[in-house]
Amino acid sequence: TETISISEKVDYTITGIEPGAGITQATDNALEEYENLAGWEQINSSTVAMLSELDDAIQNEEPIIVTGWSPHFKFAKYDLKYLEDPRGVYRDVEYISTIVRKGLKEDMPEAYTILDRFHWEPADMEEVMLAAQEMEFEDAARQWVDENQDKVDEWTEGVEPVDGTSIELVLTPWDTERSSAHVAKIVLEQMGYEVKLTPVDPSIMFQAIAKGDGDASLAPWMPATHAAFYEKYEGEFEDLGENLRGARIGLVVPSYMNIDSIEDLEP
Ligand code: PBE
Repeated sequence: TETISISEKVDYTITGIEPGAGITQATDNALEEYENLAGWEQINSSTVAMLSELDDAIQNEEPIIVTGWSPHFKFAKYDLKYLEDPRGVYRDVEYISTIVRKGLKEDMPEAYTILDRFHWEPADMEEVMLAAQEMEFEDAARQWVDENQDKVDEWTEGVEPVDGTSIELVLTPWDTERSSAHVAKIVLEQMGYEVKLTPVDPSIMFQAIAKGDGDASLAPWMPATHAAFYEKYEGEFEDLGENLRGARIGLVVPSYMNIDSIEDLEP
């Protein structure tokens, strides 16, 4: 029998990532929503630090609760599970949207059309992320574009090439978004654009597109992850709809841990 509870062993903490991440905000909401988590704390540092703590815990078969998301290689590398979330704080399925600044349609109709059509599957994104563990994202994205020219042709069909027009794509600093931004960059470059990628925190990403400092972003996670930022700037950008469906966020634990739900955690 367990004399020391999981809650005690993890010291009533959730191992989070960067303070500015959407999942950090969602987890703060979870700490307020679940009465059994009263007195619990989220410790935020970075994705790299979270992954190293996760790895340490698994090497020692110790309990750990992290803020996790998919697609991500941790699910291929380790045996992990999402804790059930009966209150629906993290929702079930996330989609990733493409947003553009107002006026982009008039200013750069060719890029607008391509960005509007950009849609791929989690497996495509995973392919780029996996390849990027051994090469630059730029090269991993180019390889995916080369191997998926039929899909890319659907995005660019009938679009006239341009002559060196500059476009700025804003992204957030995680591998999922590095993948989509680099693929969009390669495709737009093939159509004659000069593409600049600017990685920023999620709140700044929405602000940049709302103010027109950046042209487009393929990085908003909805409906849970970036809801607060999205609502803050709603109406000040144009939403072109989802570019990927089937992402997920939540509290993640090693499968050897004997709990299934956020509600199983003891106060
Ligand atoms: N993430 C990955 C980001 C978005 C993509 C879930 C860590 C976040 O803002 O939480």
